[in-house]
Amino acid sequence: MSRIALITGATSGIGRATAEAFADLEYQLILCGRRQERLDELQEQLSQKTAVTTLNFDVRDWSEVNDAISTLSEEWQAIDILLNNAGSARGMSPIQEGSVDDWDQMIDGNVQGVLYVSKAVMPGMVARKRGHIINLSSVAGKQTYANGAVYCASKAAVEALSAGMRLDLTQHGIKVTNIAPGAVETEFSVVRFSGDTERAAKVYEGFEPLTAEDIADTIVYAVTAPAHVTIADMTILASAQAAATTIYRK
Ligand code: 8X3
Repeated sequence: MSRIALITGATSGIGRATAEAFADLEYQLILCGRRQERLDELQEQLSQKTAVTTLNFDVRDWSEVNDAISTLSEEWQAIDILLNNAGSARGMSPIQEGSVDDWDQMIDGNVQGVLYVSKAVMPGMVARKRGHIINLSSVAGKQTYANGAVYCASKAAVEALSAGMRLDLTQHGIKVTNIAPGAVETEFSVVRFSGDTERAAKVYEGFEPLTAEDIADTIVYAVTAPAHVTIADMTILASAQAAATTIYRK
């Protein structure tokens, strides 16, 4: 069955891996991000398998989000799957030393971003009486850890939004899946540590972390489940990881 999927943060990490997996399923793709060259490059690659369009906007800006999504043709606006993947962690420090700019980036990107893009897509899903929203949370949304209060708070908000969306949208035939990954090696830690690749590499030292493709597999599992099955919530940890910050390293 051909479906239309909109992916935020599509140009890297879990977003990109899921775009590739969806292309293999021949889902039509709306790839969203802020780096146009990367969007163009991915569009060119995946167009060999499926129809692909791109949208360049910042999830933190409601008018940008709304304007971009309203430029889609009527056919492309019939979105079946929304993957709210865009988001980031910024910094890691005791809360009393946290940077307001980092806080704004996390709260605006991880929380408003999910809200704004969903706001632009949900009414159409309700009108069509079908749809599937997948929100990228984190194990950090379930377990608060030291030096990560604001990131953990932003992901706890995503957990609450997933549950709230499910309560409000189930009656309209819309599924909501919350995905909570543990340690996945992507650009995540490089961004968190402002480009400090050495510090980022240490996060994944001494054990085999998850890959973006591992998480894409779980998303494919959720979207290909039979119509009567909702995968409501999945936590995926690296095998050496017992909890958010309990990792057995060699
Ligand atoms: C990413 C997982 O444990 O680094 O959200 O916060 S963690």
